[in-house]
Amino acid sequence: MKKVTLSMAVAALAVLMLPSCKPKNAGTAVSAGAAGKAYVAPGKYDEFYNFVSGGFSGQMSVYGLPSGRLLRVIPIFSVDPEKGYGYSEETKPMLNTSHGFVPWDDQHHTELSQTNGEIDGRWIFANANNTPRVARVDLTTFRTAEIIELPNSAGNHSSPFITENTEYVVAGTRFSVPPDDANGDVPINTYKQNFKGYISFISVGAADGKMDIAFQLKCPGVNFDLSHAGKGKSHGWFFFSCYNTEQASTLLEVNASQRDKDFIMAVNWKKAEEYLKAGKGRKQSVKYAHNVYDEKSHTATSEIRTEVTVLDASELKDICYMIPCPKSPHGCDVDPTGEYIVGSGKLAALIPVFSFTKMQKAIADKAFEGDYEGIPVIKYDAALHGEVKKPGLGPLHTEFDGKGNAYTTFFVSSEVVKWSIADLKVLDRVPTYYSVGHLCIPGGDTKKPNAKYLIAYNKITKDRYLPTGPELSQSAQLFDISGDKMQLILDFPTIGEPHYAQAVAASVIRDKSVKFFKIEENSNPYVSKGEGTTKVVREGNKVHVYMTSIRSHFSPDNIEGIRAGEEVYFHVTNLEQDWDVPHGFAIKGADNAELLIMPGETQTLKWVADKPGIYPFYCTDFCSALHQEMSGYLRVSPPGSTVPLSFSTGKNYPKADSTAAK
Ligand code: K7E
Ligand code: CUA
Repeated sequence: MKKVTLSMAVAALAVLMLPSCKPKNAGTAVSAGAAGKAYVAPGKYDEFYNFVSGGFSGQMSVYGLPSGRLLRVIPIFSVDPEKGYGYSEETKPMLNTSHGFVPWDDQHHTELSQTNGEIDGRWIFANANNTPRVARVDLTTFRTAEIIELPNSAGNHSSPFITENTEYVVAGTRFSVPPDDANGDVPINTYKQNFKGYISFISVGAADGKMDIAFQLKCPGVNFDLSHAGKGKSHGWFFFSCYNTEQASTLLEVNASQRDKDFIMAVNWKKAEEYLKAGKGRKQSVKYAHNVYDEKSHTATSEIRTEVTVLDASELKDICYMIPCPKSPHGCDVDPTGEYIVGSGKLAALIPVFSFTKMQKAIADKAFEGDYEGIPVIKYDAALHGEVKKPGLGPLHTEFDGKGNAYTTFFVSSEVVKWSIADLKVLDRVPTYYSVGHLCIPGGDTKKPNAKYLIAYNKITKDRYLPTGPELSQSAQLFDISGDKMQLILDFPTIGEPHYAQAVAASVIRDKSVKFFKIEENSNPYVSKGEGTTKVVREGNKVHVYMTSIRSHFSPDNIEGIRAGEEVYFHVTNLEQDWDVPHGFAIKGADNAELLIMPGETQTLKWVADKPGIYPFYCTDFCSALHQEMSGYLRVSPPGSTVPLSFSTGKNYPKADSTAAK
């Protein structure tokens, strides 16, 4: 053991000496004793929840920290057969859009709701990057409660960042496109004339979290990348990084990297609210879906909305200002005081830090160097606090510890660099394995960071885990940052590709968790609140099965008289009233998923009887010692059959001859 410790220490030293190289055997880069810091004994709870975006999985996953244990995968934008999400009749409307049912998306950023600039543990928001949407997840159930689509947008990347009291969630379009009410059938090379960049301000109901597009800002055609709200002294402002200010539409890797500086766009949203009140908005006709899940009926509804109010940023001169920012900025991060705005130019060899106070002065003094498509451009030096010189290669994202320090990820040089905001000096750097994208400190983008840990979310895994064929999972790395130096203490694989993630003390969320749904409050139109009300009803070509599940049987568990070609709807109510007793439901031949029904809930599976025969169904969740007995049979007869529709459970089981095949 001692020998291993020594060799580990030597290897760690070697790594420290080569901060920007990828060590050959990175496996030994964890220093001795570090693992103990990530150890959470069996049966003990973790200290933090870590909500991690799932990238191309379309989901969000929840880990415990410091253990790195996977606690849950929350389906948001992609169907999840494990939970029946997007497969049950009740959840299908959640994935409705103006393009119809969309079963997948690309989920990049998470944002926990805040009160007074601190995480309040009520909701977490998520963006869909491909078919532009924002979702709200309820943290009492860890389920998606609402999804709103965004008109005039394409590639909702700069999202879902929020203001300090969750007044607004924003969504800046990654791809500028012709507005939805314009003729979009235009040559692509007319980008400069026809393509516009829209930013949506989604209001959030203070009590219930309900989202609504309060207004959109029509901006020049560029790519909006990331954003963060002002806080404290800069509350009332929002900052968005922009690239492709060249307005290229082809070979962006070259053509969108021409200008020395792109922009961070500062938006005075309080001013925008004034213009909105003064009636300066234009009503634009659009089409977007708004989907809400109701936890009383356990059912989602989807509504298509047709109007949005647009404020034109180049006409209303004092809403937006451009701040030049070196070389294709990506991350746009605001420190806990709200004074400093950090831009991370992907191709820049420095990190510019802007001062809110100086920016305000520059606006008052009209220290502009001109305008960009009607938006005033502030002089770089007039807004600049200073630059971090030679911090690393390829800066992407920054989080804060609330003690005056910032931590920035460097994709190209694979490292996290800690630097001081006041004097812009580099204080520490640690290698990541490999090519880090986002990072997270609990509360690291709020007014009150809880800076015990830092997690790096890496794009490349290579030799960190046992090989699993050509595809390797992405990897997160946990660092202890309680001391002056960052210390690596754990690697853990992630689900999908992690982009932004957030963490919060478990105590903020833990005790609000719903344990089961009250059956007496279940208002699903197809609920059966006891076995006595279970039934099978034919309505034209549809058959509705009102079914219950309780340890360890279904009612009914024998169903006859179904005709081939009929649509059968199994409305299954889980009668249990106890924590952690779901029942599942699956039937042979279903071109659908299972249902996984929580106690007190009703969920519906649609199934089409394709040909005559006997179809077993069963519970998929091992719920009791007699779980394997939790099953039933459904008999399908040919079309036009005279076998009467019947159903039974146990004692009202029909006599053998009464239902003999004809
Ligand atoms: Cu840097 Cu989509 Cu936030 Cu990923 S983005 S890393
Ligand atoms: Cu119910 Cu297994």
